[in-house]
Amino acid sequence: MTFEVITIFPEIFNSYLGTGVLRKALQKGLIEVKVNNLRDYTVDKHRTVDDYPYGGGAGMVMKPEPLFAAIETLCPERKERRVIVLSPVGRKFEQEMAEELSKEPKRIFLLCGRYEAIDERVRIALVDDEVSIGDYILTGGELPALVIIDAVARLIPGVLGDERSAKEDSFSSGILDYPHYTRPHVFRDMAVPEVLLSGNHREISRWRRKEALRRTLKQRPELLEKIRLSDEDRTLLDELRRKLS
Ligand code: 4FV
Repeated sequence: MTFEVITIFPEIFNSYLGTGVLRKALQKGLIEVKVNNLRDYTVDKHRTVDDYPYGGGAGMVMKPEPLFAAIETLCPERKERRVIVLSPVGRKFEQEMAEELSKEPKRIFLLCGRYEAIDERVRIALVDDEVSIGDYILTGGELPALVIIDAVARLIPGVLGDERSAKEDSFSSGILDYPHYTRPHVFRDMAVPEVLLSGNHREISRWRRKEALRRTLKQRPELLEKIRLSDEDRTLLDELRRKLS
């Protein structure tokens, strides 16, 4: 799994990729992240990457030449690369796309925009996917790129200490995660639910499924429309809805 980041602020990536799970994954070679400085693909002495917008208006636009030069130099073979531009008008990034990208054999280029926008000809001739991490405007595409790298990397076998955790967390199961507890048994008069101390794994998993459904019913009911519910789920949901009514 290789990410090729294109940015004018490569230093942003050092600390985040140099920490924790991602640092170990890079050291173990489970993922590869190459951070490329777009200015290295400019030809003028001012290493210019932006210019005024045709038709006037506020802000600057990222020039096409450096972006084409960067991608065509780093990966001339179109079939070996998948170019993703991070932008607010893109397809919403969700766990499903993270799982899809975690199986991507091609080198994944992450174009980090800055300024007002990127010249449209980049989108027309170079970009395969346009991805947004949310309906808000950021100052740059670097954080979205890190979000994608993080969400995808943790799905790569061997990156997380215990494979189960990637399979069990929110959204991988299509619903929200169940409540988690650790020691102490009682904290500020709040005790850990007895069932979790029972050692009865059938009861524990039934409790966890019920609590995950309770939280989803309360906070993200629309998710319940998207998943296939087991008979047990329907029984648990009926119990929960009866209590709510
Ligand atoms: C963004 C988002 C985002 C827009 C102009 C960078 C900024 C600036 N990217 N999801 N939301 N990008 O706000 O992906 O160039």
